[in-house]
This record gives sequence, structure tokens and C-alpha cells, in this order.
Amino acid sequence: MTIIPEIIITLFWMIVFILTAGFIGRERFQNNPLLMGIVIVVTIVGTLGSFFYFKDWVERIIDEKLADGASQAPGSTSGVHAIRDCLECPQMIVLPASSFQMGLSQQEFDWAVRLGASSKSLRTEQPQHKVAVNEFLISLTEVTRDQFDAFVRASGHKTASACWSHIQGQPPTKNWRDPGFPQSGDHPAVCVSHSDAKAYVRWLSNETGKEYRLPSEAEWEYAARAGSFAGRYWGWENSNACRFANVTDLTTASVYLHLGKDESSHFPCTDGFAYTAPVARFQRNSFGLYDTIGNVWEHVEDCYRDSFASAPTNGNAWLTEDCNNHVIRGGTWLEYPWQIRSSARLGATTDFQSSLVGFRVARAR
Ligand SMILES: [Ca+2]
Ligand SMILES: [Ca+2]
Repeated sequence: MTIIPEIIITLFWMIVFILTAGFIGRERFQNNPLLMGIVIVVTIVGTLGSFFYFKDWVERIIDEKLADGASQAPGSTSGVHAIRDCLECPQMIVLPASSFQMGLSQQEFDWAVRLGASSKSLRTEQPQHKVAVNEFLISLTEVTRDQFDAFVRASGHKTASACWSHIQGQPPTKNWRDPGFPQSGDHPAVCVSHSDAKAYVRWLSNETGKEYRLPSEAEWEYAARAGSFAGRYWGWENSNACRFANVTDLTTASVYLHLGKDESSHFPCTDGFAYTAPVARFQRNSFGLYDTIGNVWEHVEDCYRDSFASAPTNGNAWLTEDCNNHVIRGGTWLEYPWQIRSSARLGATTDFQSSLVGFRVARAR
């Protein structure tokens, strides 16, 4: 983060304020009430604006320092008590019961618009509302190919080969074994539909005797924000995203030449992955979770609605009887920066498969 503009602006208005206060007592100044009025009004407006600008800057620095301090070495699970219910089960951690503000704050809304988001699309992430979440467990990472492969081998589950490729215009013929780009076993399983993810958690429940499920949308956002009030758990800046997530970086932009050249289309940094990245490769959030934002969109339990009006406030999934459209969260390796946010959400039909979409799992204690 560059701090020079913030310091210059704040110092400038402090000096103007001090000079104005000094001039007010002078006779020549008092003899010109119009000039004095204009100067006082401009000074007050500028000083107040500077104060709020400075306050916002301090909050951003604090948030990024908290994220830095909480972050651990990539791939490390030190400091996190992870639970694994079987050899091929995802590692789980306990998140404490708490409450948080779900959805877009006005500050996030304004920031997302500056990144390039449309006001209309952002309305689907509002109104911001307070949600109380019970204690639950969530997987440290997205479910990997190896973990999904164990499920397929044991259960005989068949997925469709109707996965949308990452290449626009290609017919949807891919599948989780061949998403259209190279993956090793520690990459997130993609081309898995909401139905496939539900089948996986049913199998996991049978295998372990624990009640595995997809996280509710509220649980997912609580987990992804990890106490941060910024638009991303690491802060607001685009320039440091590549330390925390696999995003549309300069590596991806070198492959997808149709992407624009500016910061509205990709992040101005290098994470080293043109497509998906192995899970737990980047710094985790202060809860200890990896890749909540970026790498792949993640299925959650809830049915999709285009607003949070009347959404549950108890952390439960928001369901309806005739639900064929479910929520996905977190953005991906091929997404505009304005979609790489804690609050970003989309709807996907129950059988929708994409090389951009995977999932992580949750369960009660
Ligand atoms: Ca990338
Ligand atoms: Ca993710």
C-alpha cells in the first residue's frame, strides 16, 4: 500500500486548518467577512473530509496488519487444531459461535463500484444484516481432486460430463477428471455440481457417522470474512492479492489474452497459477482457512435469491421447496477483481457444472 497520498492530504488540511485559525484573529481578515466565510467553510469541509479519509486509511492499515499477523505460512496447519474423521476426509476446524454483519456495507459497496461492479449486481448482496452463527466445523480447504476421487471410487457415483469449459464458446462436455487444464490431486475438484457436492457429503456422513453438509451461505461468509470488516479478509488493495489467493493475475492474463490490460480485468501481481492452484498454497485467513476467496467458487446449501431481504438471521441455510438455483461464493482464478470479494455471490442451477466451481464442507460439532 502506498501511504504518501494519504499523509500529504492529511498534512495539507491540518496546515490549512492551523493557518485559518491563525488568520481569523487578524483585523484585515475580519474586515472581509465574505472572504472569511468562504475560507472557514472550505477549511471545515476540507478538514472533515480529510478526517474521514484519514480514518478510513487507518482502518484499512489496521485490517491489513491483522490479516498479515494472522496469516501463517502457506500450507502450514501450525496453530490450528485440525480434525480429520478418516484418512481421506477433509481436514476440519471448529469456528466459534458469534455474530457478524453479512452482506455489503456502504463502504464495501462504494469500493466495489470503484473496482468496476455494477450497482444493480451489488444489490443482490444487500441489505447488510446481522447474523448469529452457532459453533460449527468447516474444511480448511476446498475439497480436493484426491478427496473427491476417493468418494467416486468408494461410492461409484457418476457425475455428468456437461461441464462448462473455461474457454468461452466451448460446448459443456468437460468433467472433474478433465476440466480442460492440468490439475494434480491437491487441486480443488471442479466440474462438480451442487448435486455432486451433496452426494459427497452424504457419503462422508455415512463413512464417518458425522453429519457432514455444505455450509450455509451465512456460515460461509462468516468463515470467509474471519472477523475482517474489509472487502476481502486481507484488506482492500488489489496489489497484494497474490499473497492470499489464486486470482486472475498476470499469469492468467498471459494466457487469456482477451482480458484487458488494466486493473479492472486482472490483478497487478503474480500468483504463479494460470488456472486452479493446489489448495493451501496461499496465506490463510485469521480463522486458519485457505482459499475462501479465489481459486474456485464454492457451493453452499442455500437457494439463490437476488436480495438478502428477509434472509434468516440465525445462520441457517435459506431454503425453499422448489429450489433449483443455489448460491456459489468466493470468486475464482478467472474472475474480474470486482468479483473477488467476501460478499460476492452468484446463483447456479442444481446440476450446473463449471471448471470454475468446487466446494468445501461443514458439519456440526
Ligand atoms: Ca492465478
Ligand atoms: Ca474458493
